[in-house]
Amino acid sequence: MSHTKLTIGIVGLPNVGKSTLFKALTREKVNIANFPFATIDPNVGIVKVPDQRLIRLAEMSKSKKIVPAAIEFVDIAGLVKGAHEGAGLGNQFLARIREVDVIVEVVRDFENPDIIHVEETVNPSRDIETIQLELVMADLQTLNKHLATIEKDVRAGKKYAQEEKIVLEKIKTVLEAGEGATKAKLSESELLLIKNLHFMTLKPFLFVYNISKNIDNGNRLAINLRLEAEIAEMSEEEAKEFENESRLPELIKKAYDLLDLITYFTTGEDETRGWTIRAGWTAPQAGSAIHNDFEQKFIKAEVINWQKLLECGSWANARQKGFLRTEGKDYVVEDGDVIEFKI
Ligand SMILES: Nc1nc2c(ncn2[C@@H]2O[C@H](COP(=O)(O)OP(=O)(O)OP(=O)(O)O)[C@@H](O)[C@H]2O)c(=O)[nH]1
Ligand SMILES: [Mg+2]
Repeated sequence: MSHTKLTIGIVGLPNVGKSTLFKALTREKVNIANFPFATIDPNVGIVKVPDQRLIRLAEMSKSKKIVPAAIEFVDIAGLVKGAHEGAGLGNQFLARIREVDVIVEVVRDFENPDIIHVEETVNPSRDIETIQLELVMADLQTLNKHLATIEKDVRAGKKYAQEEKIVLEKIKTVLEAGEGATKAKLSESELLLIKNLHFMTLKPFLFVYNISKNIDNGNRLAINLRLEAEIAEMSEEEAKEFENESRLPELIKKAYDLLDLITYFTTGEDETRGWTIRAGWTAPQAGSAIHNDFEQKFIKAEVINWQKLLECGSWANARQKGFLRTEGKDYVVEDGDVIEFKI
């Protein structure tokens, strides 16, 4: 993942509400229609991560602008049974899904005889299996293609190729059994060897059930996507009434949690800004989200929790009261830190 922008790919059967979700998130005008394959070319959109903390910090600093952390969403054509053999349209666009950090799968779970279901009946677990199998088969194709290209190097005794082959064979066994590549339980170093192949079934998954009242745990979330899309079309005033009903912030939070992402802030008169990093990153690593060379040029950081800073009322006051901490290169950044880097 690039340091600052999380990317999420939306997959699912045709006509289940993928573009409806995309529209609700990005507020972009996209083609939503009651027939399969309404989406042909992928839709790509940026969503600003809603974060009340930014607004409060910007008020305090009288910032000219607010720059929230961003997520990129990619909405592709629906996948159908046999997609890996060329059925439907979705398979052509899977390359876009290989590049994302998280996959969100939309699963139809609403009864409505007027909305076409490509498998005729509503059956979320069957549909999840269908999509899983297509992604598994697509990964298997990627794998076999790559195996063929390194075969010569394997025979020539090249070490990299032999190491890669061992890992690929492990994944192949799992994929051929119809399971996702995560089931191969690869070590960090093994994963690094095959990172460039971007297997989809190695990615974190979130399931959005459109719409069921009671499924809501782990990586599953129930959302009424049509309602969400309607809220997205409302004026700000109207939308306020539905503020507590929208579940999209939760979806984004779950994606953050899945990847162990946290946010820190920078604030000043020019701008107040949110930065996305991985939990566990040290201050110099966190600085690299702002600029590549911050990591090398890092000297120290002044740090304060966002709430504490608001209580102090200003950066100067926080310093005066002794609440600004000076942290060195080993400091592990926490969610909600406001940081000023000294380089
Ligand atoms: N009743 C109901 N209809 C919905 C809901 N979500 C989506 N729809 C309808 O389902 C149809 C398909 O929605 P889309 O968002 O275009 O579905 P898609 O998955 O992008 O479809 P393709 O691009 O064709 O693969 C549209 O007519 C939507 O209005 C929902 O929560 N309830
Ligand atoms: Mg669509």
